Amino acid sequence: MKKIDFPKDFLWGTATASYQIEGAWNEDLKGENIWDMVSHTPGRIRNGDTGDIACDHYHRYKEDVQIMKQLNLNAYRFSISWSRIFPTGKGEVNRKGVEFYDNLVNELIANDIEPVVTLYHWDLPLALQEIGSWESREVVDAYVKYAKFIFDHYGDRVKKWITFNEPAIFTVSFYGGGLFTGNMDLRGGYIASTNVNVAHAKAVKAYRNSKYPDGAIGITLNLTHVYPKTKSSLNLEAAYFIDGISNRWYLDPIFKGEYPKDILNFLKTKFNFPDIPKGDLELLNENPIDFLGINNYACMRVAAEKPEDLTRISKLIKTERIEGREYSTYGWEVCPEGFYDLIMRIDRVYNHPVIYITENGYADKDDNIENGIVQDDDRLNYLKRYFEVAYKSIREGVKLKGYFIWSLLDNFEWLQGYSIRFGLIRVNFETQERLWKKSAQWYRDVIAQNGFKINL
Ligand code: PNW
Repeated sequence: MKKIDFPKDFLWGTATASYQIEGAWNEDLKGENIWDMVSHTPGRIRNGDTGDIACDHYHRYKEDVQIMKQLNLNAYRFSISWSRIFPTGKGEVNRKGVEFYDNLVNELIANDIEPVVTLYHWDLPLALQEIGSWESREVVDAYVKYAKFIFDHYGDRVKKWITFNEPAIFTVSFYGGGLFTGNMDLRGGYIASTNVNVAHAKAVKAYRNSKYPDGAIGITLNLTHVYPKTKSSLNLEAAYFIDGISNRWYLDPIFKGEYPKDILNFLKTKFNFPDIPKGDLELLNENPIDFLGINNYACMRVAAEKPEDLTRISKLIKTERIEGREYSTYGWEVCPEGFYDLIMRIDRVYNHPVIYITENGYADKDDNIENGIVQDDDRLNYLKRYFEVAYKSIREGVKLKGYFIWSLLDNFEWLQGYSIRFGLIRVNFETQERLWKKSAQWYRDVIAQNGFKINL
């Protein structure tokens, strides 16, 4: 046995998102957002679940910060609900909404937990959906105004900012699936993704010009390492393409101020994709990030099938299950080597950026409870293996500065409602009781020792 020690000042956190945990969907003048709309539409979310109450975190944040304290966390990533601050996305500030995040931020700081704030984790004010969502540059402008307000108001206490969570999912995947409009519109999704990059760059610029520009700002991308199913040249080519639409399409504009040519050509040929508006790439070039946030859960294996169906992303990206590999209850491959290869590749290709793992975690049913503790050995083993390769990457020089487990609490897992559990802490959604899982106890001890013992 050998103990591995993480760097001093390493951030150990958990991550959550506003709509997934807060509840209080119509309290204190909060405006309606697109997830309120979708979850209130019959038949859209599994079991008819909604985020109306969720983890009731809006009322229980003090109790939840105490759990974080007991977990020894020194950082906590959460997102701000835009429609609490600006109920219709723009216009007058709603003081009540502002106050909630003041209280949360102050409570965290009083408990020595650093707040890491995401400005947008998918809950667009409904009024902005109605004027064209992320396909509209009016929405981009509204976002930048919202961001400015947030930086000036909370920037004295918040020193780490994330402009967006996973643009790929809330643009290409959601549009491609017709989630909010009923129309499957992959082309619109790709256009939205380029607008989000502009919103991101403008927010970075606004931060540098804000009242308290002395913190760090970045973006969180969902990135997944892509392996060819076999080493045949056709499979290799397919893997390069899938890597392009999953990873390079999002990384290249952020780091290089350009879109990958192969993917741009593909979009032009298949979707009659418009030219990138003048000035967009300059904006990205002129406003570099301080760190990259990576969300990673699994890896992908692809074979050489040509995508025939261009209506939705799940048809464009077809992944293969491989005999003998390990999968979670929900079918995601347990793939620490893909996590490692991804981190190493980003470090090498994009010039050694500062990296935070802003989400990584394991979904399960978590219904085995003994002596008041959820026995989630599979999650614990998953985390251990992912931590080990994260450590290995640090040893090899990667500037990995922190790790946020998804998630603090079981919560509203979007279209899957409450049927899938990701928390370190179990939530009984009838009683709101919080129950520790074995993985939470383990994580608490890892943080206390800033590392853990491994078998050599
Ligand atoms: C993330 N994928 O989404 C989100 O940021 C969270 O809000 C969500 O609860 C969490 O992962 C768990 O699902 C992802 O297909 C959705 O690779 C899909 C993928 C990755 C991340």
